[in-house]
Amino acid sequence: MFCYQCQETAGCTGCTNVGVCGKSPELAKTQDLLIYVTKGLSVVTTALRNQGESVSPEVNHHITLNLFTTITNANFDNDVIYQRVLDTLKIKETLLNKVTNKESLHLAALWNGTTKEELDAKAETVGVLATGNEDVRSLRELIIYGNKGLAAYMKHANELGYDDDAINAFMQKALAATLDDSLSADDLVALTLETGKTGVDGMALLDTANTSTYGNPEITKVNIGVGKNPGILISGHDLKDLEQLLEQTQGTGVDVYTHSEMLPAHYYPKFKKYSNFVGNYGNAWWKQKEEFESFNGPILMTTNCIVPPKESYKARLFTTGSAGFTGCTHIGKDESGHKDFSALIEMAKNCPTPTQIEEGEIIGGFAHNQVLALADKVVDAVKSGAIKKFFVMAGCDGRQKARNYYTDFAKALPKDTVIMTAGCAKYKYNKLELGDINGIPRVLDAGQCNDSYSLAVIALKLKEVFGLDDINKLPIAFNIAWYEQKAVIVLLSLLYLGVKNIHLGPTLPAFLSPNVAKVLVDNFGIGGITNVEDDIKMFLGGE
Ligand code: FSO
Ligand code: SF4
Repeated sequence: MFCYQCQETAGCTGCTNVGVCGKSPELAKTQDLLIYVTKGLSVVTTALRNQGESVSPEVNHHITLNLFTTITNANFDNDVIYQRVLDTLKIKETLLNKVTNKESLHLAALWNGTTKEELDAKAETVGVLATGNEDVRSLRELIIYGNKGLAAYMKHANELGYDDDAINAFMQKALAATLDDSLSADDLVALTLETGKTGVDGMALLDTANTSTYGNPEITKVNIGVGKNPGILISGHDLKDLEQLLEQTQGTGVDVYTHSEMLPAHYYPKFKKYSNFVGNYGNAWWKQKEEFESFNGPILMTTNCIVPPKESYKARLFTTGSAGFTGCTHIGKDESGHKDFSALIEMAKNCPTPTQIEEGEIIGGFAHNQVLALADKVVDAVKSGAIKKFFVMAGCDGRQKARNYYTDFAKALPKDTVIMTAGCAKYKYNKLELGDINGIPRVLDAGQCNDSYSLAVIALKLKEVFGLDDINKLPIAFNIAWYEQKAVIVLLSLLYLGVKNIHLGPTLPAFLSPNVAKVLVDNFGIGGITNVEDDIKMFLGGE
């Protein structure tokens, strides 16, 4: 196996024996094959579009889910991945018949296999290292990882009935292009930026889907203690799953708690009507082994960020959507999109109530609509000098000790600065007592990692209010933490919006070759992190 798609990759170079995430070599290879056949299908759908034919939403969504399923910590069930490979080949074969000029297609579009032996043999030859040139490999993987992140956001939008064929067409064109040996490094750099542009479109679509369905996030205090009833813990990012779970738990005596990236659900008006929606339990994804243990009740993983479970609570761990783990019950949906969560509800009734691990409240809900409603206050605070600088510290949290940098950084920031956050990175500082500036909290949580879009909308609005011609003239610094592929699409989107001098940590991606990293440094001023003291000086000095 060879995988270097996430920040925790072994030795900051690549996982080769077994994934740091727990991915086995067998699973890694099946995932490589799934990406390969998805590229093959994308070659076919792109050819069909070029012939003037349309591609069905079912096929688009199949491709989206394939990409999402291979995101770090999403699906550890090898049988599921095999089945998706077979299903993808079947769809591809049917569509291939409609292509008029098959001779020009890449081999990936023509290859087929049915037996496990055939699939395994192919899988050995189509991994990341199949691209020999390290710069071409780096750009291809950057494009693929960006599109994996985008696929996750599209899947959430799709679940709420929102879709955009231009985005689907681009994702498939980009996947197909990663097989094309005739493309130069410059072509691939251009495609990387186009991925960023489409990332903005995808996040805007998801923002519309979420806010149209559930209302605009508003300032909310979220309880982090526990109640007296048994509970179900819901993790991941899928709001539609949460909605169905809340509906089905009404009147059952079972409470619902959010975990990790599901916390921002509390900020949406539509979810506030459920009296059994009690609060948030625990922290970022990587602490789940202890926190799922002490939660005592069933846990529903709606998307990625599964840590291979301990036997002690494995029977209480359920998956749905893109998530999967061998031996854990997976809840599918019927043709109308309904999911039956009664197995979790019945289990919860026989479980002890959650053990309290924290108490009190945290505050959030500062997505674009809410912040813009406070725009006058914010602008006054900047003009009066009460707020000197904003720090966008969005992204992910993770296991590595080096990430304590972000807690220390937040603590060490001068009192006239405000942190704008999104994603699970927030857990490094959202429980610190950092106070407020004229009533504006010093940590403004916009929501999930996809709500980084909100932070960009806020920045663009402030640029307009201050009459600036360049987003980089705002008093905003970007110190972003990354872990998996959704952070890659967020980064590419920010680059497309013209944001310069983004600092990325705790380490730069292993998949950036020295030459590709240099392109990002030279053109966008991308940098890493050093230590808290020097970095704060650097950011405040405006370098
Ligand atoms: Fe965190 Fe996981 Fe949202 Fe990621 S929960 S690490 S960037 O999946 O998606 O922020
Ligand atoms: Fe390693 Fe990350 Fe790949 Fe898992 S996802 S195998 S930790 S690089």
